[in-house]
Amino acid sequence: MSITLITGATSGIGLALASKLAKQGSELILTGRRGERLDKIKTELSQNAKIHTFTFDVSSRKAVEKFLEASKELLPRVSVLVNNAGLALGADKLQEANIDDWETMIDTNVKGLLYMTRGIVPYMVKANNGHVVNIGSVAGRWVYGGGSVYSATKFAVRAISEALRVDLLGTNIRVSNIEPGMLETEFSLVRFRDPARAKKVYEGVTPLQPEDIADTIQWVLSRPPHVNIQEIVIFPTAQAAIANIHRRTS
Ligand code: NDP
Ligand code: 8X3
Repeated sequence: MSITLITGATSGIGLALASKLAKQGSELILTGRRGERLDKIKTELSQNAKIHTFTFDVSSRKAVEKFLEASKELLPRVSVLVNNAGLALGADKLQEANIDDWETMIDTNVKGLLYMTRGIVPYMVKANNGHVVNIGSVAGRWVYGGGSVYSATKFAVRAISEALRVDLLGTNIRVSNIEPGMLETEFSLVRFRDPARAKKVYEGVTPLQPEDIADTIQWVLSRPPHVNIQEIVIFPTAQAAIANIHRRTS
């Protein structure tokens, strides 16, 4: 049986997708840094599906290498890699922003995604079968004030997705880049480290929910083998462009 590997499955999009696929009986490898959450999720989802969990930080090359070694019996069966683990930190102007935050975003969103892809895709090439789904962002297509480095990481995700398609041309491996707009998860809490500020992001708006993106990914995965959905931009109806948001006043 083939396996779907989802990075960042402890909350948000990753968890919603894991729950959806587990209900259908898919075998899953779920990863994240918060081991206790992974244990709990494993217990919950194991009712219907075989779940493997691995606790590690995708931004650490050594940790990814350790994971690849520890899971090497499973990896030949991985047919779907969802590179979802990622984050934004801060929303300050570039000239005022925290450089440590930049390092973390670049190391996680770009280098972490690359380490995982480099580790898993060779197995897919060997099997001549597979699908890499990268979670980009509307911030990978358009910029906004205070989002320069986060945007840069998601522009990189788009570049990597497109270039990987070229590198894999002639194989049966597909690559898709999913680019959500405003989406209510732990993302803003992580970004602002302040629950009140995080809540404000979604004030007066009906944002996307992680299940909306999980539905989309499931649709992308279920296209026939000759169809590669390259890229999907998904905004909530109340967001017409990255910084053009309609907020209800009452
Ligand atoms: P959440 O914060 O809810 O989920 C992020 C997930 O990534 C968590 O499971 C977290 O797990 C994991 N993660 C973060 N850093 C690392 C790391 N270094 N190593 C391993 N796992 C990590 O946010 P979302 O579900 O919203 O985010 C998922 C993806 O969607 C991200 O790539 C984000 O950039 C993208 N996105 C989000 C949007 C939004 O508005 N929410 C819009 C567009 C794209 P743990 O903390 O346990 O490690
Ligand atoms: C998250 C969307 O607009 O907060 O990727 O950057 S945004």
